[in-house]
Amino acid sequence: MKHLSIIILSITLLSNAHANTKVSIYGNDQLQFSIKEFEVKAGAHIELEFKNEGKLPKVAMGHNIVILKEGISAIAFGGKAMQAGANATNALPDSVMGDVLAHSKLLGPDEDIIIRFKAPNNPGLHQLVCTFLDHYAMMRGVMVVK
Ligand SMILES: [Cu+2]
Repeated sequence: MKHLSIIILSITLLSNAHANTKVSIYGNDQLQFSIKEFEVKAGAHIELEFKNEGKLPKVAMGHNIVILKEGISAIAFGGKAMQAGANATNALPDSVMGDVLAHSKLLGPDEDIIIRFKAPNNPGLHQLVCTFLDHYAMMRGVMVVK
């Protein structure tokens, strides 16, 4: 019996060591992210669920979530993506990917996705944004790395 509890204890420790930080963020037809700010630990493995909980068609009201590298402004980046040719089917042109830490694909109504990425090893602020057309004017937030 003692042996069994040691096995159970080590399984618990092992699973904690590999635990991901889970975050859920929704976008809606009112151009809002459900969360505007969240915190993660430096170097943590992040599992981010993103859902478009709207009802409008994807070509009119698609959403993505784009987490930017430190120091990149979400507003400036949104404008840059549009100038780079972002449109309703390709919201995130390849030419702007150098500013991106992690991102989801563009989602239509009731679609969701989980993206996994590693938080940077250094504390800092990472702005996040939806790059569907002009949504960057409204749909922005911050990931705080502590
Ligand atoms: Cu959007």
